[in-house]
Amino acid sequence: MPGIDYSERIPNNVNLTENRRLQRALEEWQPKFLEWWHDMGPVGFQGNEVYLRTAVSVDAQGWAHFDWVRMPEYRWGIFLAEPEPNRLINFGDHKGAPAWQEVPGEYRGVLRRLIVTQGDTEPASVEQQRHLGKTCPSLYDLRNLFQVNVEEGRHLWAMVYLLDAHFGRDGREESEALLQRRSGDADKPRILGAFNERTPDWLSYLMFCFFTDRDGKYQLASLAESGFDPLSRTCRFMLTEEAHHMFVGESGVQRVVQRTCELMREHRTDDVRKHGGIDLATIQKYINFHCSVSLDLFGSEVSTNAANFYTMGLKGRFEETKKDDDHRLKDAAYTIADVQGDRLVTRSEAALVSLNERLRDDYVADCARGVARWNQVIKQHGIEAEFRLPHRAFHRAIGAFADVKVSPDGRVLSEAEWDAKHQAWLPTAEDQAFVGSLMQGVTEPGKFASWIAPPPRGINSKPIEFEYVRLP
Ligand code: BYC
Repeated sequence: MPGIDYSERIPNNVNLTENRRLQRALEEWQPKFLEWWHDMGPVGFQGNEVYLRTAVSVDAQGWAHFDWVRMPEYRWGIFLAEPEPNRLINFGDHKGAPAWQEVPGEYRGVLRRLIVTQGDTEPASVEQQRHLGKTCPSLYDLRNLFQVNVEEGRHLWAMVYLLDAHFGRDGREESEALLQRRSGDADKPRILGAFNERTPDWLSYLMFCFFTDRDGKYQLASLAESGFDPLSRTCRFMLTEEAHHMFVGESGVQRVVQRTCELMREHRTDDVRKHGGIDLATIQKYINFHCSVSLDLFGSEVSTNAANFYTMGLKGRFEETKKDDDHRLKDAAYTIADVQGDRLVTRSEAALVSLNERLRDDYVADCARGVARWNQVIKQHGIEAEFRLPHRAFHRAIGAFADVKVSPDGRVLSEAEWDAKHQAWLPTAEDQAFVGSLMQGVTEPGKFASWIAPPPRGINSKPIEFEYVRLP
């Protein structure tokens, strides 16, 4: 596989120079992207050199090349994973046929919608995180934030490439619209709910990276199974970058928990707020919030859209090709969660319409493994407490549970009970104000804010006290 051509205005490994029309379309979009980055990207630090990872090729050696880069000069480009020779469509009605290199005409609208929905989340997350720089807990964390931000920008490029290369004028219009919607805007919001929430502080941000980026992992993995080969190859490369984002979330929250436990031991109290830490109860509330809004991102438990995506060969299951069944699922069943009156139940449903719930199951199991690792930290400090994932019916806005009130341990509640108790389960204005009060920027190399422990090691074998962002 050739490396990425950095002599081009738009770095790429797709021979862009051979497709003048596409090259022109992308070169027209590029300044608009940079304008968006300027207006809606990270506030401050745009002129500072950041120790960033940039892909120089898509193989194992080249995708993580570190250097000093000013963010607006980051080489956003188009990188697809290597083609798999003679790849077939592995599921749905077209199973066994050669993978499509062009968009099948009859699926054009559906496929475009999937790509736009994926693409929309990428700039949305940058917008959500744009104010975090000035309250960073350390230069190490600041650098990681910016790494995530530039890569989300690149993931937007990845989807815009697909739109411009394969969807003609409609695709170009969608590419423009991706730069026009705004996270949280009442008139032109981002498409999916979680991407219109605020990310006002670093605890929210770390939870977002753990829970919401993990939805990204599962959605991208399902799209990587797509019979539309360019989408598959794009998503496969995006997944290599996505892993770092989840590392930022999991290790970040772990460091918060570590610091909290240290303060609890040192001061022999659960109430670490007055010692500059975030108490375990508040961390649990943030888990409840971010987990529940991220569960919504999987869509309804019963979805004909999901069945169609699968039957059409556009979006597979997580690890589709590792599954041992007919990969058509016409006669298969799946157990899904539901509500009957005031009881939460499980029931059997046709497997095809249950694919959102199935992906959500994979996701919940993955989240639970991360939470278990956080619980290990608590245990290692000899503290008797455990974090729990909220029940999947808790605080949901999409699907079967959108209209019921449910406690984190899975009891259906009356409105009155919910009103009386929800403050114990979700961050209150006071919790948010407290967490907000801890957010004071720390930018001295090697120093960390009071509420988070240093990481065990630095980035790319650099020491923890390395100057990851060069400040004047
Ligand atoms: N909020 O049958 P339904 C990432 C809509 S994250 C608002 O229930 P379906 C990243 C739905 O669009 C990964 N609306 O669901 C992470 C539909 O509307 P239309 C993003 C919602 O279609 C961090 C209607 O409700 N990628 O990469 O089976 C940082 C009925 O839909 C929501 C993808 O999502 C919601 N939560 O599945 C950066 C992959 N949920 O079309 C990046 C592409 C549903 O009738 N998207 N609706 O107007 C999909 O596969 C599907 O669109 C969904 C929904 C899984 C999202």
